Amino acid sequence: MLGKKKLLVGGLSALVVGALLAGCPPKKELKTEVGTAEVAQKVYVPPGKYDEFYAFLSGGFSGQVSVYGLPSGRLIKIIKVFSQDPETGYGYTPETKPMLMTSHGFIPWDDTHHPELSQTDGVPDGRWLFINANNVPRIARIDLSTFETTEIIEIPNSAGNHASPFITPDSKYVTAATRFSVPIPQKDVPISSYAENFKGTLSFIKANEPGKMDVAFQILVPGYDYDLAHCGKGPSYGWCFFTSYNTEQAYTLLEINASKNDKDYIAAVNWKRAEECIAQGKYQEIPATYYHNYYDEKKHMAFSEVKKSVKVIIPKDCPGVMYYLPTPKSPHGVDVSPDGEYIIGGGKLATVIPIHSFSKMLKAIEQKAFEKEVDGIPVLKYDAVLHCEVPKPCLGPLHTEFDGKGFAYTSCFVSSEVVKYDYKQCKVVDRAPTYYSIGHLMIPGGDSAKPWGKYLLAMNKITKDRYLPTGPELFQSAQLYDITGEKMQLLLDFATIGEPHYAQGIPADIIMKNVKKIYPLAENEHPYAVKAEKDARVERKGNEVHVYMTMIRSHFVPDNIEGIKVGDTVYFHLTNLEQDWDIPHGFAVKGSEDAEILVMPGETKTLVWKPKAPGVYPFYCTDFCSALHQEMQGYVRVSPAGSNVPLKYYTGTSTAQK
Ligand code: RUQ
Ligand code: CUA
Repeated sequence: MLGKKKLLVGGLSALVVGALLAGCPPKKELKTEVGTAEVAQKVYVPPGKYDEFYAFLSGGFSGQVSVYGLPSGRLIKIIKVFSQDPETGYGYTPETKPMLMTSHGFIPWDDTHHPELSQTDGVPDGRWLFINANNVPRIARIDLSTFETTEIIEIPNSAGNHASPFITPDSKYVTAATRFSVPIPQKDVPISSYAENFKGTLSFIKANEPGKMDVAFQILVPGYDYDLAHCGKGPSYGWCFFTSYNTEQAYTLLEINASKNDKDYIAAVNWKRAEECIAQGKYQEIPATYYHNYYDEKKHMAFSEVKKSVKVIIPKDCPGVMYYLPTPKSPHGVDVSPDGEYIIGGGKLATVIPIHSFSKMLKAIEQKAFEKEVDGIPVLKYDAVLHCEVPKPCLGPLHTEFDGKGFAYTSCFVSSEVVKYDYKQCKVVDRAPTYYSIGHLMIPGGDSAKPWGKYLLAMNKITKDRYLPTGPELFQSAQLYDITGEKMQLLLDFATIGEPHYAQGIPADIIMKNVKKIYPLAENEHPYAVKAEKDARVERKGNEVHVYMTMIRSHFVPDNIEGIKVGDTVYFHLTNLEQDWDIPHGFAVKGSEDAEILVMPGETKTLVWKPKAPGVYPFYCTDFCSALHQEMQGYVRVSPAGSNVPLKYYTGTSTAQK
């Protein structure tokens, strides 16, 4: 962004500068006419022509989502979700702080894993992207018209929200499940009482109404580790599948103790049946405190509400709500074929890839082909539900995506490769190395009913020997493969932000047509917004000073403020009056402990400042917004506590006014 704007300055004619000094904001055309055209032509690639897909990658421990174009691999955006963002003030401003409120207080960080696009009829529709917070269990909704996080719900009775947020084909629910079993409700017990006291929960979160996310119900399950999920579609609509490991119920040295059983389980949950049980009152209402935070786009402000209870289904009170499918061995991913019939488990320690059949599962349930029961949950016979085992696939299979042409692609962490196979015939047809240690992989739409099977993105954990060394810390990386032919072909590598776990991809035009360019100033309902320079003002209320400030190329109103005192809390409420795309203004004041803020056209944001010593403090615009960006500045005079310097503010009056 800066580069483009710098070029604009270099090429400005005296005429343009004259116009700017006279106070006319530069017209949009200047951007392309002045200075940039020649340079730009050489490197310019028309948007949406070269990049056919948006790819949304989780940021892992960065807590954010990064957006890339595909096939270019160019990073085009970081979406701030669970981590504070000093570039824009997200999570610092009073408007956005409520987004990060939880029952544990204000949490400015998390570990994101699995982005999931909203779907209509099983196909990604580009309305929203959901993503989980693993550490303090939460799910966020990102609005893909603004690429902003607009809602976050906390998941109660959960610890390690990993099997999340996988979506039903109609976007009715997203899933959440405990990776770590814990006492539910929480209590102080010896860790060695694991088998008796520790439980898991599988949660279904209402997702199809913006601003109304809610925990519809939870299912209380045996104390295993629940790892990943995917929901059924087509014939298997109404079901979701969750992997589990540690059916050994180990609570120490899981590396050995949770790897003993030959098979663990995939839990098949009939959420339609769960809805019936809820309607019939077959649940317990359990007290639980959790936050629901949502962003009001017109008020430009987030709000929190605290919820106090949750509906919990006990499987033995709701027969038919779930079954266990034995699955070798400590399975990680579970993925459902586009036609909804095949359920593939990524058994980390298995030497085969097991594929279950949904229709066989229904038959096994009907014929009661049960091996045993655990806490009222029937365990189906492995042979009764198995479609096949893909022989000799690879080492350490984790995740599977589909190309819509009858092939599945599984990532194999230990042997660092992607293996392609015909999942009906159970035959490996191709394999491609990855550099190195692939975790997730993604084909745009590859977990939906209609994959766009052109590219495959491998997300790798280890990159040494592949890039220039950067000290002990090396980044993670993604690799793009062309999968249109019989053999996969590696096209390129690119670096990622944080650790990308899962990703989602979608054709660019589905998103592009809905993208907003500005916030209409006329619709701005922020209580501290000012919509014209004449309304800009400063008001004192005891020790609080509220500055109603406007920004437009290339000045603030007011830009001189006096009468602030040590001990005051100053609220700079900034409204960007621009109504042009790509003209944010920033604001920073010396000594500010929070981030600076970036205010988008038509938006209002607040920076809170507590000056600590008398003096005169500069403030300035942090975004290179015009040729006279460097002139976009001002001063605040701070007097000692108890001084009687009167409150005064102005812009553009003569230097003689003192
Ligand atoms: S999990 S690869 Cu959340 Cu596989 Cu990361
Ligand atoms: Cu406004 Cu720089």
